[in-house]
Amino acid sequence: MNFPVVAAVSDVAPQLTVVIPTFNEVDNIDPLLARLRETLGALRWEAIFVDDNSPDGTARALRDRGRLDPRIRCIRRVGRRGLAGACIEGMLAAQGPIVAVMDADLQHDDSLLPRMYDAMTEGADVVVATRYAEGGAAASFTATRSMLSRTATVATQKLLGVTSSDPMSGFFMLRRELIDDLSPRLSSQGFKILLDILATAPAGLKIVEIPYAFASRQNGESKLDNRVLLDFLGLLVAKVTRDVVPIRFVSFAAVGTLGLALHLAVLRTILVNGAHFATAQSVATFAAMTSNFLINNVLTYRDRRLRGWRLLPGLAKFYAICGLGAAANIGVGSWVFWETSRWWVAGIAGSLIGVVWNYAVSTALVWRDKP
Ligand SMILES: Nc1nc2c(ncn2[C@@H]2O[C@H](COP(=O)(O)OP(=O)(O)OP(=O)(O)O)[C@@H](O)[C@H]2O)c(=O)[nH]1
Ligand SMILES: [Mg+2]
Repeated sequence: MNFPVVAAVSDVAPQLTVVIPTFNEVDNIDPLLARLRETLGALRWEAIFVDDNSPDGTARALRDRGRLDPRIRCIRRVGRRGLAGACIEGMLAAQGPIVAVMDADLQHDDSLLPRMYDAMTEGADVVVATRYAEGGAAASFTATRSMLSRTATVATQKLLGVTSSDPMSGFFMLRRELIDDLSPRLSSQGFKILLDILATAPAGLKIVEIPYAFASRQNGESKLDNRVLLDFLGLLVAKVTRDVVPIRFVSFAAVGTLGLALHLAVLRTILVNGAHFATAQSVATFAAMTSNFLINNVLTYRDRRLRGWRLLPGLAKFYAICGLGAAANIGVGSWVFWETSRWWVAGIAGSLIGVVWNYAVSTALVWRDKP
């Protein structure tokens, strides 16, 4: 049977979709929905929550609310974590031609939504609710967070040519079509989806900014941690290199550097206790590979983290991959040394090949998307 394609937008379709990523936000749902109902009263809207299987029952609570009000839907993702990926999935599921993204924890001033929507209907491609333009504020930030956030903002403006005053904002609105076009090139890893969108979109986007004061979290706990910084650096490097260097690579290389330091420390400790070099080197190699595997598992690949019995085959594969990586390192290094007679060029070339091999093959075989 052929179903007719619905060409026209009916007068019951939503005009605006609000995408709200959630992880353990059950206590914020009702206050947020009450605010949305009040603020968006005149518009036809829908709210799509994207929940990463929160243990506190956020998804169940949302399903209950959705039974009473079909404008409320929840996408429940199982076995995956990540703010950016959640936002992308929510935006792609939107029925409305205009999509807003906002946090669930009441830090984003929902009363801005109608003004943001008006700016979109007046021709903006993206509307950013900004903390860093005249009239905006982020008073709840600690001094360190404020400094990091502002430094990161300036870095993206200078390095990526992003013009927004607050490309790290989690509160913005855009056309659904823009996401349809960009989604294959966006990264599902990380916390900074707006930055990825602005850095990936073609030049000439019409961006409108509306200042607001970032409030304090009302209920529940922050999910922001130090890993966000690594993700940010990865995104920055990926965009500066036009996606030649993948986002995870920065974290993988940083863990590798840490592994090298551990290797040298273990090697020295064993050598000073009188062991043979070969024995000390073997123990140090295994210690570094094991620690690299465990740290990458919780840091670089945390959204694909191996747990329980899966750790063992993962570790075995990682040993094998690193072994071949070392062989590639030595082979390429020797060849470059033969060609150039410069020990340091050969050393760098060999190490680069080794780390790229380890990264690429580990991503494909150890932490692949669907293990
Ligand atoms: N689906 C999903 N949502 C997430 C994830 N991490 C955070 N969130 C949601 O994304 C929003 C922003 O996270 P927050 O922890 O509030 O981050 P923040 O606002 O930058 O930090 P605070 O100021 O400390 O609250 C909240 O609605 C979270 O519930 C995740 O891994 N998956
Ligand atoms: Mg928050």
